[in-house]
Amino acid sequence: MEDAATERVQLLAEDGTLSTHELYSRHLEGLDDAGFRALYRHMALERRFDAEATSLQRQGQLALWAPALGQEATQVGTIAALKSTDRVFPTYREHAMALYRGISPEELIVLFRAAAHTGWDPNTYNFNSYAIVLASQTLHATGWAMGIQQDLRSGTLPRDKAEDEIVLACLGDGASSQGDVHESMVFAASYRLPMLYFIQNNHWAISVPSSTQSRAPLAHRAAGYGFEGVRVDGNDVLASYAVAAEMAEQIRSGAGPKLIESVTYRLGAHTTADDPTKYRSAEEVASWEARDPLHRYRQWLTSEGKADEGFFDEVDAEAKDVAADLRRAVAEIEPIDIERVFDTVYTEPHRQVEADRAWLKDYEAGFAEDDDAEEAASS
Ligand SMILES: Cc1ncc(C[n+]2csc(CCOP(=O)(O)OP(=O)(O)O)c2C)c(N)n1
Ligand SMILES: [Mg+2]
Repeated sequence: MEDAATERVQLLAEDGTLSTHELYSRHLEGLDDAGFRALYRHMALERRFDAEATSLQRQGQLALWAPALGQEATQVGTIAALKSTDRVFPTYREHAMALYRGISPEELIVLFRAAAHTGWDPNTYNFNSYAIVLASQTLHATGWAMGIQQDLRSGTLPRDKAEDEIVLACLGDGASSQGDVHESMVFAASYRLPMLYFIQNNHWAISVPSSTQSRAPLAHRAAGYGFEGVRVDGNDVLASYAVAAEMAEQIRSGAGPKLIESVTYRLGAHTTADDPTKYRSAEEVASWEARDPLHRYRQWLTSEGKADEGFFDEVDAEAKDVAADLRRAVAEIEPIDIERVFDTVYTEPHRQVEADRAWLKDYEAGFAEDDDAEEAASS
């Protein structure tokens, strides 16, 4: 079956040349040269942020980091095509989207320093907390979209405002296998909810390849629920932008839910706790490094005269500042009182929570004994 759900939409080829597409290209007309440059800037700043966060984890300053390396174009292109009033339900890897929305380095990193469940107020940025429980956010997104629809029907939300509040449900190729996604899509289709499903197919769910998660393109799933799914080259920032803009426009006009499967690649580890060399080949990674989204876009910006070396130098300098801000922010985060973790699970005392509290106490006491033993040995 040759259709948009099978063939991936690409505007910018790997050699940096731009082609036109009868449906999607018109959306690029809304971008001037500064707008084109801004896309690159957002990608490059996130890449530097990401590298710094990885280093900070290696230095023991963060508990964990989930790199978005390689996924900058799909994230920046998609979020740039939305309005700041549209509501985003992210996974745990949407750093380029979060930074694009204005979430600060400190707000973004505090979770990864294990000092808070989240560092920002979702209502400030219309960007929900990161969801670590796979696909749970797709149900939250559906519920949110149902709320919008009900407010619209009751007259609490005027139509022109509702059109500015579509819902983006982010998920990965692996999460697409969760039952929650099925329930979310059934409801979205039945109620024609204003939702855009955004699957970043980065080829891996930790060590499981996406070819195991689905024998057919993930974009085909949408047809089973009765809505449109499109496959896009996620390493092409312009196609990512144009396809998301088209989908968003249709959803705003009442078309119901849509799905984008963005074909991209996670160039880094799943998280800093993972060693990807154990399950994928160096050749595979190298083949995707050759399709680097920043390199491709930079080539085009340069050849079109939309950006010169001065611009790229400025972005590099700004990226250094972003990294320095992140280091400073991490050092300034106050550790939390670990007892709070147990106090805030239930309002009433709970046996399991108390057992966990006792376990931690024992565990910490173990370190005190080690310290005593070390002191005794050295005296
Ligand atoms: C419900 C649930 N099951 C399992 C996990 C453990 N887990 C965390 S990430 C992950 C893989 C997710 O892969 P994918 O959806 O492709 O997203 P990616 O990490 O590639 O961005 C798994 C199995 C989890 N967090 N939640
Ligand atoms: Mg994945």
